[in-house]
Amino acid sequence: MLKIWGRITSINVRKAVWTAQHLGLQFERIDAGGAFGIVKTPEYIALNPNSVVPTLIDGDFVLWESNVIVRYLCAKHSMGDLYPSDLQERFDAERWMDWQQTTFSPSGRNAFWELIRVPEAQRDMQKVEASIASTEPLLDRMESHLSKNEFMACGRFTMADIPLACEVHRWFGLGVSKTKRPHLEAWYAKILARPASANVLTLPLS
Ligand SMILES: N[C@@H](CCC(=O)N[C@@H](CS)C(=O)NCC(=O)O)C(=O)O
Repeated sequence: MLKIWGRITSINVRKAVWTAQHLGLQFERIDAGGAFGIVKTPEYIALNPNSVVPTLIDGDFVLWESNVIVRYLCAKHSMGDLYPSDLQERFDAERWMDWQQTTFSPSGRNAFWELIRVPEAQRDMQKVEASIASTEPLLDRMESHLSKNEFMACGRFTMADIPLACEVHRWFGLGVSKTKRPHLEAWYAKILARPASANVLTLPLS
């Protein structure tokens, strides 16, 4: 059976679990990372030399990097649908996945970390403010895009929506956005309503 190593409190694990649930795959998730440890053991490092979660195991094949895991599962089980087979459609989706990983994630990370993981007395609110200031324009970019498109790419639900939905779950969970963004909220509500969100995007941040 497919195995996903990683605690569900990790945004990157949530991407893999959401995808597997959406595709109706049988899988086992094994807690690792954070308080669960394991990621620094020689056995885990042999699977994932980065000592991070998630790691996917599909038979003899071991894969790390969350967005690549999403791509792999979609390519294997949803070719031509979640994973577009048309080259330009595929790269339309790819760009938003890379944007999540290289632009949104580093921007929003400090606000999440300080507000959720650091005890209040030790919080660096300057880091929080800087993270909010750099992330709000990214949400505006999504709002503008979603005011003209129902989904992030290809005019339909694809793999591109999954990492960004996990990112928006994390951002909305912080409760720091004061701006109303109706198109972004409607897009997120549609994804949240899907059965695959159960015990993934329905969980509070921790
Ligand atoms: N680029 C990697 C980043 C993975 C990553 O940084 N994972 C974090 C959790 S979100 C982690 O494993 N941190 C160490 C830990 O949980 O012990 C990916 O997308 O898979």
